Amino acid sequence: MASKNLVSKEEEFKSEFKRRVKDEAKMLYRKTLDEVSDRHKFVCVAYAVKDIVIDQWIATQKAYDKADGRTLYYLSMEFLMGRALGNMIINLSSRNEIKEAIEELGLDLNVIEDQEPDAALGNGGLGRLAACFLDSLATLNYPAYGCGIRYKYGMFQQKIEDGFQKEIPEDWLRHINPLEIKREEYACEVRFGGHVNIEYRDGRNFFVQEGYQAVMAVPYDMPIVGYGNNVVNTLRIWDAEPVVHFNLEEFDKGAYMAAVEQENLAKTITEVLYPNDNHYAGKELRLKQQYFFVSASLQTAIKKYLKNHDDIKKLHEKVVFQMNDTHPTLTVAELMRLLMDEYYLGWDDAWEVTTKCVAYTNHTIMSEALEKWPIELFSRLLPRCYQIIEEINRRFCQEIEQKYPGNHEKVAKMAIIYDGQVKMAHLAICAGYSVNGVAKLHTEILKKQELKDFYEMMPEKFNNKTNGITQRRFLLHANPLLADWVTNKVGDDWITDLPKIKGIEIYADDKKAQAEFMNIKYQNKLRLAKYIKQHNGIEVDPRSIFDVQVKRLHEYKRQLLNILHVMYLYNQIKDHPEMEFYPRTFIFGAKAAAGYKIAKLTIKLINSVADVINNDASINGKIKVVFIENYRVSNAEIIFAASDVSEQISTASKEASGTGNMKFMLNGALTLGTMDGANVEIVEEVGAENAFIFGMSSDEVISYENNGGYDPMEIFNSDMDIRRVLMQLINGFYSPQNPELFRPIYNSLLTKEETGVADRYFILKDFRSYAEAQKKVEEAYRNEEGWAKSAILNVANVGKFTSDRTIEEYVDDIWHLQKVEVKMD
Ligand code: NTF
Repeated sequence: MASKNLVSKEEEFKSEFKRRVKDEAKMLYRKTLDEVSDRHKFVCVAYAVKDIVIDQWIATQKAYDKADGRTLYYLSMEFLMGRALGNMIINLSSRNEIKEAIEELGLDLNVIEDQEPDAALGNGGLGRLAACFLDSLATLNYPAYGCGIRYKYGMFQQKIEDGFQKEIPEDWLRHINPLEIKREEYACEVRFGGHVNIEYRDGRNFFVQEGYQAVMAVPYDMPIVGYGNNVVNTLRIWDAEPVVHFNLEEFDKGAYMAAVEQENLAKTITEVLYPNDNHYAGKELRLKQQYFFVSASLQTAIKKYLKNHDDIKKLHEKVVFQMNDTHPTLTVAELMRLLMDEYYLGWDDAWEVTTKCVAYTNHTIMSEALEKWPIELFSRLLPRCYQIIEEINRRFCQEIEQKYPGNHEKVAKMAIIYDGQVKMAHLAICAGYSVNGVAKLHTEILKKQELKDFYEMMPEKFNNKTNGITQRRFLLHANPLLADWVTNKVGDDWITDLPKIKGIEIYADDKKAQAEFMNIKYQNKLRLAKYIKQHNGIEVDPRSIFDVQVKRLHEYKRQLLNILHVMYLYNQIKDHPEMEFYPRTFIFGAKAAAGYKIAKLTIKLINSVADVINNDASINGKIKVVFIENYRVSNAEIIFAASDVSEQISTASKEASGTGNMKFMLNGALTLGTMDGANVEIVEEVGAENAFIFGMSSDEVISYENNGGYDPMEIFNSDMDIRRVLMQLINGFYSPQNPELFRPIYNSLLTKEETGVADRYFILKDFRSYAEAQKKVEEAYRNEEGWAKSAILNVANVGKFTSDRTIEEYVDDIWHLQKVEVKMD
């Protein structure tokens, strides 16, 4: 009887869902479902799914209000969400019924999912980490908001034309976005510029900003569905709209121009994501964006708190702001301003609250990524915040003085304002109650090198939180074949408890399991080969080794090392056609920042090398080189699943953590990498015998750097193979029409012309060691059983790298949140 009830309940759910989808087609498009386009079908299905989500969303917010625990506000300029629909469906408890209903409607879920544009509101690792964190927070029942910017144009679309990158604006909102809700009721004003007046009343000074320009910040909420727990959290992203409250009579007084300026400000502020990864451009508009979303997020967080509490001095008991890198560091000044100017706390009380509410994550040691703003620009744009930072700085310098009397060098090095600049990292560390790095090695480098002075003065603030990734998107959704295989072997606990995946370890030596595993990899390689054929027109051999480097293009990530090695291999094969060589497909995917010349030239080089090698019939397809256009979250899911070799070859010490490395591991690719970032911990988990490690250590790199670099000319002079490859950069071998084309790359390796340092990223220095490691990869792959074993062991030992673990560590050490259960009728 009970089971019959259950069945009929499921049937009821499905028919209700199907009815909804059809109704949407009717209401939105005046058509029947089979008459509308695929994209419209996506919209109809998305609305039907949203209908289920909304009930849980409401229930979640009610449960949170009732529990009255602490809420996390994860402040980030970037959330690289990718597509939402497919992920939402797999996370919902009713996933099976929804999938069946969609099938019964005669729709293909894959085709539907493909209609959704990626929400590309981020550059790379930092933004994708924020997205994984939101998934984990919801899955782990923690009250949390993501707070960010609703860029009209997200990360640009990359087109490859004649081998060169072209940037096309990514107009992701051109069509309706069914998965968001505009929340006009939470709109608030954000003010820029003008000057600060002091008014004396009631026995104290009040600071009022006058002559400012204002915009309305208007939030859009996107649901973040937890896995099977009824929790729906919120990603709140802010759009800017003009404040229209000028009256016509004042036009002649110049108010008209002011009004037009305000309108322009609103239009430009959320227009576009800055496409720089690990690089700070220092643009005024960027600072405006930062203040804009920080101020709006803080204003609403405080208002929400005061709805149910009356003592603003206890804000920290219910609220924590995590600053994702220094980009939202204005949180410190803006919170002080709101507490003092709007809620009338004195300095000491405001400081006490602020320093208990804010925490900071550092994501890079790359000096060109450090944010520092000229005080001229800063004080003009944010006069009151600047005043406050001056006072914070004055007090901080006093403290340094006290701790290190007479040590002026310390003050000079640690001050927040110095040399005419506001140093955002210094402000974040001074005010934050926690400072964390994103992998063990990275945190150690912060403590011993980059932030040494700060660590010495306040060691208690420093801690490590090794990054993680969500297995829900990057295995369950991205690789259903492997996900099912794992579930068949060890049950499905791994979906919310990744260390359980360790259970597959006992199959590492099992011949049958190895064959199944390798067959799944093969199926996924077929899927990627099909994608490559469709998008690149290149035929690749799914039996070849898929050797993959996908990530942002940056010199420190050393895509150049990879492609120079391909050039070297090609020379070898041409010289020794009889040489044994296991067929290899080198796959690249990378966007270069629009203004990053040498990075863009590296893309051209990869494509030029691909052209020559792929069209040389004499090598019998032993090497293929593929550059996948427009690498992004949605095609990444296909790529990881199909990879054999994971290239993680950054110059040691430069990659703070990396997270792609973890996604490859989760999908059974073997790491070929340096001892950098989280690679170190990956090797710790899986064992050095199941990875290919090469190159200098971070200590060696740092000690060379402290001594002004090394001399690449010695290598150029003594290593004929390397010299030959480098000469091919400038003799037209890969660019017959323009032999000078790649000269800047050649120069960057051998002269100080480009950056003041020759081969700043030690590419030639690590080349031989890399080539050796690559040889070992080939040998290992020839032994199919051995390879399968290593691949299975990679998956089995990936448990540590779930973002669920990372989030639990943040909760235990920094955020102190309480889990909230959400029950549905
Ligand atoms: C990036 N940092 C690092 O370069 C990656 O190694 C790391 O995995 C991610 O952060 C996430 O922690 C940045 O993008 C930034 F902004 F700090 F430069």
